[in-house]
Amino acid sequence: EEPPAATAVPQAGQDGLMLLRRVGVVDPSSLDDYRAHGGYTALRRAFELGPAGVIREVTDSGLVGRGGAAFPTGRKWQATASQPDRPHHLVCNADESEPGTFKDRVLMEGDPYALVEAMTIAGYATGAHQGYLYLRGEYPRALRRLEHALAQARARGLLGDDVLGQGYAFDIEIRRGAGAYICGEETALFNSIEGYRGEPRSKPPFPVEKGLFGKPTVENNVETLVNVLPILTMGAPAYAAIGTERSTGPKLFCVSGSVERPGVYEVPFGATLGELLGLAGVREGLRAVLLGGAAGGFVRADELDVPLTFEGTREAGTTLGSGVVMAFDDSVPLPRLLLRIAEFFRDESCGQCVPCRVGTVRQEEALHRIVERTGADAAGDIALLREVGRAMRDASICGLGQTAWNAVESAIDRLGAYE
Ligand code: L3W
Ligand code: SF4
Repeated sequence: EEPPAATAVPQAGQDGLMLLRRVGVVDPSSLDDYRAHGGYTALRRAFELGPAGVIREVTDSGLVGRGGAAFPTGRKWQATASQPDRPHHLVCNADESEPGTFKDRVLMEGDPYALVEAMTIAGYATGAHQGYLYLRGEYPRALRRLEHALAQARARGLLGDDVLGQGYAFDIEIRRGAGAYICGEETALFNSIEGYRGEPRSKPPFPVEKGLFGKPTVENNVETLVNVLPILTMGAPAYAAIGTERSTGPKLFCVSGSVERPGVYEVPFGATLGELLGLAGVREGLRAVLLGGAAGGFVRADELDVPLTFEGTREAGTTLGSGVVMAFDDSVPLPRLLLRIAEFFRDESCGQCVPCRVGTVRQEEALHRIVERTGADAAGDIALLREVGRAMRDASICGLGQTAWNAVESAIDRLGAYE
């Protein structure tokens, strides 16, 4: 039996939480408990506002996507809502697979009704009557809890032909992934749902215009959707006052590695990395922190004042990504860590385009040679890594290939990984 979600939430039950407020507090199987803790007030508010009013609130809140790319959610919703082509679809990307990421799992296991309510609001705002929840296949507990939540919501008129008696029809179907990281890429995910190989499509056209089954589609990450609940209950201005001007609201971080209390933490955007690590308790000998996961970059132990915002991490030469914060102390052999990351990308490349299919293999080979000849001159292989990395970044079709060299590059340039 897997550990319950609450064990991964050291802040559970604390005052002031917005996204994690019910996690570890409510009974995730109980719709009544969810309602007793504020559940379904946001959907009622949505019906008062009407679809255009909901989109206005989401736009004014400044909410941007939490899957890593930080695209403005209101713009995405508006772009889909205004498409004349029908039907519109809503997809929740719950294929959480970035190494070191587990925030969406905690939300889905600990507060499943919140996602069901948020998807209903997103569908209502954008004119969709069918939602798809694409769930990582390795999340059986989340699957059970979500299936139960969907059944309860249907039985109580919160999904179905006439949601809350408001004349709006909406339902949600869960589709399970089969273990491929690439299916978290939004268009590979469409292909997977449609029964094709999980290979990314070229963009444009963007999903807002031609997405699932070729129809206008909104695709959002779990955490992005769950943010819509406090936006509607507290109002856009109050929400936008949290965080910084360009990164508004609260953010979940998945803190792991060399810390005393690993888990999911909620802090407002703009908190520094040092403050976040302070909550988790840093262990002696911290050397570096990997931000943004395998597709992200390292910061050194003397750079912990970097603000945790999309713009702040970009300026610091790394990325916030989907909220991965992996702490490494000086007992971790960096070359082996980098080799492990390279193996991951080689394994997960879908093979559709040459720069990534071949580049991820060449990258792994070069890193392997460096590890095997420990202490010997690695300069030739590092030059090769830079060349291959540039080709992958410039010429790959999707984010996997474009970012497959990020962590290795930052380890070489910022940590002196092979010196
Ligand atoms: C309409 C336009 N829509 C862009 C939409 C686009 C997509 C979103 C972002 O993710 C991130 C990377 C890593 N009209 C539009 C438009 N859109 N222009 O905006 O698009 P894009 O292409 O910038 O990024 P992306 O390919 O969706 C790349 C992160 O993903 N990553 C790993 C993520 C892992 C997780 C997880 O495990 N939970 O999220 C790996 O690369 O941070 O920033 O919807 O359609 N003109
Ligand atoms: Fe597939 Fe890699 Fe090309 Fe993306 S970059 S389409 S994962 S081969």
